[in-house]
Amino acid sequence: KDTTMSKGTISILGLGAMGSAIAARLRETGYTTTVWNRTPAKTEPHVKAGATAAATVSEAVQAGDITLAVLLDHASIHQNLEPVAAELKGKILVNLTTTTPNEARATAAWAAEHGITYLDGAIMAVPQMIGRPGSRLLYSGDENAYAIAKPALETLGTAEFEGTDAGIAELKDMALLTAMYQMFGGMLQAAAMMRTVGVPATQTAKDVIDWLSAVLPLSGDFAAVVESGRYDPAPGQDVNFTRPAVASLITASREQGISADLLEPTKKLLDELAATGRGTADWVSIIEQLTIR
Ligand code: FVH
Repeated sequence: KDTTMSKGTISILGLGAMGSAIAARLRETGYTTTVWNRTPAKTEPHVKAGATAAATVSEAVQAGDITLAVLLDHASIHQNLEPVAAELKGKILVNLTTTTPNEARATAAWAAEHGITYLDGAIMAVPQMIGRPGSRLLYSGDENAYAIAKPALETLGTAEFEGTDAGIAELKDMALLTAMYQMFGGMLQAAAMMRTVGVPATQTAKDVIDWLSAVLPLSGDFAAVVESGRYDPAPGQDVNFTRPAVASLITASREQGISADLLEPTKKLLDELAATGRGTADWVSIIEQLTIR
């Protein structure tokens, strides 16, 4: 526990599960904290632990050298911060609320219009992980604000600055979450298939972990093919091989009475490649089909 004081005052807007964990961690590491929450009762445990409660957003942002906003969504950010733009002028606002990349860019533009120094943050952690190993937070926007806020931000987890485009941290967050949901969707598909013959999901989960751990490093090889842009002839498995393989997975699912809805999109992309004469191209060229034209 770091008890060094005089680290400055940080205001935290929003004391939901995440805002509370962040406020607690900052306090534990020696920061003076001012907290505000729409429902004031949630400030009570924080005040007991040494924080100051602000009665209004305006009071909170005036108290802090840095304001961390941990609200629900983009709308709640603007609803609460637009009325206090003048009080935030010249100060650092770090928005840790999950938004889309374009919403982050819109908030950055709004902040710039009002002379507010803006840093957007994306939290790759659940509240229990804050300040613990594995917690990772991505930031983008004003680089100087990042440099100033970094010592405080690093108490929350590994801090990574992604660039000056305020939307990049959210984009990376959403790209990684996309990969995660697709992967877990695959695990659930496998569990649904194996459950039809009495294999419990817990067993299939173990098998999936072993299998995915073995094949996941291939991501680097696939990425190298994508970066080279040389798909044909295929450095790996081509569309002519992969397309019937995925079709078999769909058939196998259906034979067991399991929907193939999660698999169909991949088959559709492979079908498009085959239909446009790219059967001998590497199957990873489906990435080129993903761009909406
Ligand atoms: N919890 C998690 O695991 C994830 C991890 C990744 C990042 N997310 C994002 O973090 C933001 C906050 O999430 P949270 O877990 O703290 O969410 P809640 O516990 O639901 O708390 C929401 C807080 O927002 C306040 N709030 C909601 N609407 C408004 C509004 N219109 N005006 C003012 N405040 C508002 C709410 O206040 P109250 O209900 O207590 O009065 C809470 O303080 C979020 O973007 C996640 O996506 C968390």
